[in-house]
Amino acid sequence: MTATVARAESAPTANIPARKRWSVAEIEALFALPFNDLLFRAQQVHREHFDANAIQRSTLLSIKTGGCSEDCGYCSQSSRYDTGLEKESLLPLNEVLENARAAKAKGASRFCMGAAWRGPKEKDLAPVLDMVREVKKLGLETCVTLGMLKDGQASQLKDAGLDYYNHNIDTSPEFYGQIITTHTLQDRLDTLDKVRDAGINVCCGGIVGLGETQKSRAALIAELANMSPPPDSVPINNLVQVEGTPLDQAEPIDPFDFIRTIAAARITMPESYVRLSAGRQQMDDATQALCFMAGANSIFYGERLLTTDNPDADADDKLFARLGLKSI
Ligand code: SAM
Ligand code: DTB
Ligand code: SF4
Repeated sequence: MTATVARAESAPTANIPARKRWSVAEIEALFALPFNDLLFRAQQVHREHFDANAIQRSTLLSIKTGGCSEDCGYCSQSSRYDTGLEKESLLPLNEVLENARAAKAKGASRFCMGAAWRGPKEKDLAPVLDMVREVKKLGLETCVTLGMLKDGQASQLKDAGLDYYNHNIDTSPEFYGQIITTHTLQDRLDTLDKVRDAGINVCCGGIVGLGETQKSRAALIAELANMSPPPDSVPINNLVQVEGTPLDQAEPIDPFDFIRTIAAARITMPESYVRLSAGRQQMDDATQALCFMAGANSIFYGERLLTTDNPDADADDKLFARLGLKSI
């Protein structure tokens, strides 16, 4: 009897058309479009799904800085590279809440707490759960990025009131092993499954400017877009070069190719928030405006990312005013 009811309830899903799978070649074909045509298409998709003039703002805080065991070639916080960064212990709750209150007062809608861990140990997780509970009580959406999760940790985070978990796949499957060797892309996908299964929104994107090819960028976007479902939030980071890391001297991406990457993310993930993430401090206003035109509708807001600088909130407020952008 129960089985019959279950079948009847699940029947309508059979009528929902399967989501399109994107091939790498199709995304390369988007990149090959004339720039104006690509942006026009991205704007059309953007306007079908979102208010084209509204941007979501998240403020970041590094709650545990440096000393990470992993070897991600772009990262200031890996213990394998001498970047001059002091290893710190987990911030106390009151300091986190002070920062969260300030972020809310400035107008952020979400507060993202990042820890330089391969993943949290059980003793690490308990204080983070308190942070999530207390930040949530301030009326902010909560996000954490803590590395790989073990079984059961995602549901503890969910129970504490976590709205988003950030865990990037960073680069294409083919390029992954040249950037990171201490964990695999599959490890990351496993954590993303745990996050989704626990009912937490997925924030997952990548970095460009690592010296990757256009094909590799297309493969990164395909990997994200073909997730089932695609991430709710897709941060696209432009490498912030950090002295002492292996990628300090990587060939920077042409700004137009960065904008093309944003446009491809928008077209292939029409319902996701696409976040113009790290790298805005090094970007001029016109490039940022074109990213918004290409469909970016979220930013990190506030003068610090995790360990590097971001435009200060007043500068962003002025940019928003000049572009007629409002906040979500
Ligand atoms: N340890 C956790 C992890 O790896 O998921 C959380 C923190 S980690 C710093 C979060 C993300 O920030 C990375 O996955 C990467 O995409 C981005 N990131 C790190 N260093 C960066 C840099 N120098 N420039 C741009 N993005 C960077
Ligand atoms: C994401 O995709 N970018 C943010 C956030 N998620 C955690 C981190 C950017 C870090 C940039 C380098 C730094 O400040 O250390
Ligand atoms: Fe550690 Fe995350 Fe940095 Fe990799 S990106 S070294 S996992 S903090």
